Amino acid sequence: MKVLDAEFVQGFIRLCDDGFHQNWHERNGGNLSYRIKDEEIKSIEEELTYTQPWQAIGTSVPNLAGEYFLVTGSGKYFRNVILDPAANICIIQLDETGENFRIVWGLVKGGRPTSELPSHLMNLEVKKLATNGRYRVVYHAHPTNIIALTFILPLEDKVFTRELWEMATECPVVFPDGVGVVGWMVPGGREIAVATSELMKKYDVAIWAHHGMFCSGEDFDLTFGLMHTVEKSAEILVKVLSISPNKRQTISPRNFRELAKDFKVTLPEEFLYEK
Ligand code: 2HA
Ligand code: ZN
Repeated sequence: MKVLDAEFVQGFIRLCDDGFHQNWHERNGGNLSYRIKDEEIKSIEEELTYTQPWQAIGTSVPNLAGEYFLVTGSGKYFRNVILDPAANICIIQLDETGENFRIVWGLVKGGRPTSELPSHLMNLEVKKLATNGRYRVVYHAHPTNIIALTFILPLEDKVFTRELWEMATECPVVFPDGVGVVGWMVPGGREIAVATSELMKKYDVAIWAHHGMFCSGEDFDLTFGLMHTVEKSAEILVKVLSISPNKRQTISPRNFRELAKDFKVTLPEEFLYEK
């Protein structure tokens, strides 16, 4: 099969286009990665080539050794992915140490995988281990409202989680583990990758102050849906705070406990504190 005919590639392209139309990907902002299944890589092997050199990832992900990933290209624009996927995304293979990668398909007009490759791979490794291999997608975007909140709220997991949960009843059901926050850091390197992957051990969402958000999930629908839900909640909070510094009423800790019971989710008590 041709790479572009594969369902996982079509799902990847669709997410890029949907994300662009949400206004989360100005210029070359954001990046996406997918850990490819064995049967999926077999189905497209006719188009893979093994002639490009190994290059350093910039970090070590031994638990992903030998695996294949579909990733966006560094400096490439999400809005162009649907028009010319082969020039804007690529498939990489990792070597047996989990320290090097090579491009086996794509980026036909030149380029490198995403500048956030260390964060993507470290997050994918953490999630692979934590979910018994279920989680395959890591998505980074620049959604306006969540970024705006990082100038206003204390950069604490428990504050962001609680405020976002309060903005829509579905939120604690969609992200019952909460969200993590990293203070401002230089993007693109190993240091921010380590900080983010630490949060990903506990959460499916990590917010980068004054920059954007990382989400992880089993598939494209769940991961895009998670980004969408968190950002929608942030938009409501921005509106509420813009109207008035105080809420007249909200969802209470008791309400959250009732919701948890009926929806059969566990909501950690650390987020149900009295204010
Ligand atoms: O330009 O979003 O974090 C891609 C990015 C870097
Ligand atoms: Zn970014």
